Amino acid sequence: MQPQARSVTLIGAPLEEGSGRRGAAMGPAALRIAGVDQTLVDLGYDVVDAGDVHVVPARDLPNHPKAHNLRIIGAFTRALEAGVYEAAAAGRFPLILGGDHSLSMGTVSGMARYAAQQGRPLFVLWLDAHSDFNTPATSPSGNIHGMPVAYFCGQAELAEILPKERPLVDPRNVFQVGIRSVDAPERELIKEHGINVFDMRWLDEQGVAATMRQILGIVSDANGLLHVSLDVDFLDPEIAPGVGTTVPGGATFREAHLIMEMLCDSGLVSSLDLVELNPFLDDRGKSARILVELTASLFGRRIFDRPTRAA
Ligand code: Z70
Ligand code: MN
Ligand code: MN
Ligand code: MN
Repeated sequence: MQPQARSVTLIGAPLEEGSGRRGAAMGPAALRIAGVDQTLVDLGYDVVDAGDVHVVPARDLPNHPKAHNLRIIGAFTRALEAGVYEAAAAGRFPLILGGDHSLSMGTVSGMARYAAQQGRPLFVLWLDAHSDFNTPATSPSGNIHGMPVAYFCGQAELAEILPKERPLVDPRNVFQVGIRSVDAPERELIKEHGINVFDMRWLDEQGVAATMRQILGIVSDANGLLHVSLDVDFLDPEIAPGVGTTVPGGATFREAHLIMEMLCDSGLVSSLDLVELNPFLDDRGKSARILVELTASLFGRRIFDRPTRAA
């Protein structure tokens, strides 16, 4: 099986203000140079590149002392929520080229609106070294890219960016894989809200295949939609150095590919974020290229078809 939609809308989100450093705004350009568009065309998809989102800071939002750059991030959140929703409602697969991880406040919220309208639950697969479940009160940095999961689960109060009645994601529908850097108060919030965390120790002991079978079984049984959010730092810094916050002990090339192949086979994936690529820190395009390769696997590139096995 393939991801459900045969047509893909690329949406560039040159956002770096959530990360506390510069460079991630160049991410969409690097992913285009690495050939994300042509890769999907070669796999038989109808691809429309909607270009980059451009916004001005939202002046109705406050300058929040513990959530830096809220006005620009809020404006991106609104634009991405609308753009992702519209693409999904048109039967297309939204593929977001980031940009730092704060962009997922918008993309996941847009998919949550679409899923609610379809009467289906939204699940989120968060492939990341970090849980990104801080709130302004718990954040050690004030950087909003450490808060998006708490935001779309309704736990991070960040003024009224989206309407109060926006659909939220049930924290029990969030699966975090590859986690190896969590702040102490953030850990308490994660436990309290029932986020499903498959940390690096879990992956080492159980392996990615069993983990993915478990997750995909739950999504499939619930007839859910699955949004995938891939942070470059999910990967080991040896293979993907182009990211602001490298954390040792990340996923290998083979583990990441297997996850993408199993996601493809499930046919459950509705939407994808590629985030935190910082081309300024990359090594000759290496990280951009691996993201495009992983995307190809998610969209059906494979070495051989799987042998069909009897029951
Ligand atoms: C830390 C914080 C983070 C990504 C770093 C780091 C969060 N927990 N997220 N890089 N993608 O500041 O909240
Ligand atoms: Mn950072
Ligand atoms: Mn992240
Ligand atoms: Mn991260």
